[in-house]
Amino acid sequence: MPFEPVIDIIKWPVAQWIRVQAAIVLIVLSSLLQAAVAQGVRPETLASGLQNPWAVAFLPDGRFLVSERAGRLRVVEPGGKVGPAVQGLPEVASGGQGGLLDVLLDADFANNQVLYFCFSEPGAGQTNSTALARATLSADLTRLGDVKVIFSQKPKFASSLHFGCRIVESRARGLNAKVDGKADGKLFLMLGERFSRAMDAQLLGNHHGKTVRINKDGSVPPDNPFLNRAGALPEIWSYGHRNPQGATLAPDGTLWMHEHGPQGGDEINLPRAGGNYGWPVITYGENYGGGKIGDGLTAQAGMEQPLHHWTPSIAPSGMAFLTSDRYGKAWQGNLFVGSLKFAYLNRMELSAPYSGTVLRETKLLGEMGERIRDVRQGPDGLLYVLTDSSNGKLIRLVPAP
Ligand SMILES: [Ca+2]
Repeated sequence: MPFEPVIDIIKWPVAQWIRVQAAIVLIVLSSLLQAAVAQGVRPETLASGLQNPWAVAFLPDGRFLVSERAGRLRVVEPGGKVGPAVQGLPEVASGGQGGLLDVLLDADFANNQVLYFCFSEPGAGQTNSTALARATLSADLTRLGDVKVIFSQKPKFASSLHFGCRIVESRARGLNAKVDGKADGKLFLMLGERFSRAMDAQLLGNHHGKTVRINKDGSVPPDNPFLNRAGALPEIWSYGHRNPQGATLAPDGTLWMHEHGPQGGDEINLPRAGGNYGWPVITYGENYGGGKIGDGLTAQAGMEQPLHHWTPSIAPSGMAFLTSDRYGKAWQGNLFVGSLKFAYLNRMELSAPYSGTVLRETKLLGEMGERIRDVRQGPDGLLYVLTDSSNGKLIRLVPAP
């Protein structure tokens, strides 16, 4: 088709010319405004008085479900009222880093009221390990029913450290980077190595320092990577992890997670089936107080390099991709991670939306001075964080010019 000019400026009357000029000015102003929106956020405290909140889930009616590490699950009203503890939770070995930790609503929660939570499960004597339970929340949100532990980390061990404990619902690969695929009936669970059992992370006969993949009834998917390996536990998806504290799924179905290093060497990893992520043989960290770990290696054949590492450690917690455009185009596809140690929310720009390498990191909310335990994108497309203290807060990030 030959090129046909849509408009012929020379024939225009002056009034029309001015209208076009005004429209152009408006377009320029609007894009400037959008850039300005992306420059900042204003924290809006929705609720406070939460005791060491660990995870937040978004109920379909606009309320929130928040776990408290001491072993309680609470419903928070949109106006901020914190409800009484939900009844029906199993006994939790709270203390140290242990307690009631992550909570996740089933993809079909609106129809089935099913949720999952992970916690430090008490064993004989002083032992414990991380367990994953499935339950049904009553219609009035006051009680859990049909509580069933669908996975229990082996072996149980006496430690109050390194439980890991983030749950991710697996989804089939999305249609494109912006569209989530459908839930495929599987769950990932991140598991710590219990601190003094570091070498366990390299052995496949235990669940310490592993990510595991199970069906929602606790059974093992037939395509898990170590099903045919003698002596390997069948739930294992990847190994050589230290203490995972954040995990999420990219829209393309890729699992992203981070884990605490020792002194330095906190890592982001994208655990693939059967991958060995190196701990404690390779690490960018060192022992607390200094001194190399093992042979002081940072790389070895057959062991995966992290996508990114933080040295010094920021003690990351919580992990979410921003898929909405509520903060402007520059933020869409960024990765957000809380920092416990330095008390800020880390915005991470990637070389491509939801993928690639980390190009730039920006500290947000530093003026609050609060340890950030969890970060999620809400159904409204806004980011929400939980702060970690005895007076923990649920905070919404409002785009601010
Ligand atoms: Ca590693």
